[in-house]
Amino acid sequence: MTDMPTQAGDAAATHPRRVFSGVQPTGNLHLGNYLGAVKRFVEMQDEGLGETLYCMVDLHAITTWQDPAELTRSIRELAAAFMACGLDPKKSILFNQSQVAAHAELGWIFNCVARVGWLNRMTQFKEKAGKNRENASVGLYGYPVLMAADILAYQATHVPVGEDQKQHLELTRDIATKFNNDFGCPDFFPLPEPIIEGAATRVMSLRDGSKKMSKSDASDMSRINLTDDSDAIAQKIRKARTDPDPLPGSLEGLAERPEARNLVGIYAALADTTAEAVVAEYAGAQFGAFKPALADLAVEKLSPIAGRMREFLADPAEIDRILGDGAERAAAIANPIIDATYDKVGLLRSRPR
Ligand code: AQP
Repeated sequence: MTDMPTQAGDAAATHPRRVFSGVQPTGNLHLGNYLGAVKRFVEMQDEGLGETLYCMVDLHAITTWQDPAELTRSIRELAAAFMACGLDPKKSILFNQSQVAAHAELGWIFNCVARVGWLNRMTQFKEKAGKNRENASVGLYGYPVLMAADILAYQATHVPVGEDQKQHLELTRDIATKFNNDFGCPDFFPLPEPIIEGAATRVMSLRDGSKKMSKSDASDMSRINLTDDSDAIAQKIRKARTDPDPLPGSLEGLAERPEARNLVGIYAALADTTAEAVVAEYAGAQFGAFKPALADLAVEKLSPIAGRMREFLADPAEIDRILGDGAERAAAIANPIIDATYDKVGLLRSRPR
């Protein structure tokens, strides 16, 4: 057994392309989740280059206290948001994590593969646990291990995520490498590629350019929720913190201006263009002119999503049916991989599911 991961060559080349990603059902999706992750999920689904699996990671959600009734509602809301953003249950497998036992089964095995020292380096745990670390749940500490199991239960090769998940993806690759080494099966688990692409891989708070936009920020003015109406979107953009200078003529001019850079990145991602192109178009413009243009664009792109979400939410039984069907299809992929994993570890396979 080795204690340190030895990164082998990229095993993704040895596995068929399969895309996996997840979002926590912990409240409304915001613009950061959309531009950093879900928009890319839809693009990867529509590229049609391989299977795409998108998961509501409710087991991750309960690493911090969730009101049970609220959690159930949030799972359905997230499923509705996924579909309203363009995920199609006929093209992708949409499902809820706790309904597929493979995640928890592989999660435990990986708890026994990952090293405490690796987890101690995870910055998200430090941020989320804050000063009250001793009182954080064991689940919150082990979150990145379960995330590795989410991905590797499907031998997924590509994982679209926001920039904040980069370190967790590195840990996933370390766990895959160590498992493959420890059990003498060099290419069993692939080393998945993080897909961190687009003009807004790290959307920042509208109130503080040094903090990422987040569901758990106490200020609702810090984020744009996908359920916000046109007035709320326009008001939040109008009140977004900025500096007094006009927009510069090149990207270098944004280097020391985090709030301005954030709004330019949001505009670029919503318009499907680059930050360079936005800066070229608005060079010299004051925020008094840029913010209304951004608000119009955000309303144009986001309000149809909110409308579609309401339509999906009107039929919760249909959402449950879609999630049940997704869970069956996900389990059909994961179960043989878990069986093979049990074999490699020396556990007995025949067990009720
Ligand atoms: N601000 C962001 N910019 C770009 N991408 C982001 N993501 C989250 N925030 C941003 C990406 O969204 C996906 C799903 O995130 P999640 O809900 O699973 O977890 P999270 O990162 O914990 O989301 P929040 O909003 O920050 O929730 P709280 O406040 O509860 O911690 C991931 O791919 C993530 O990178």
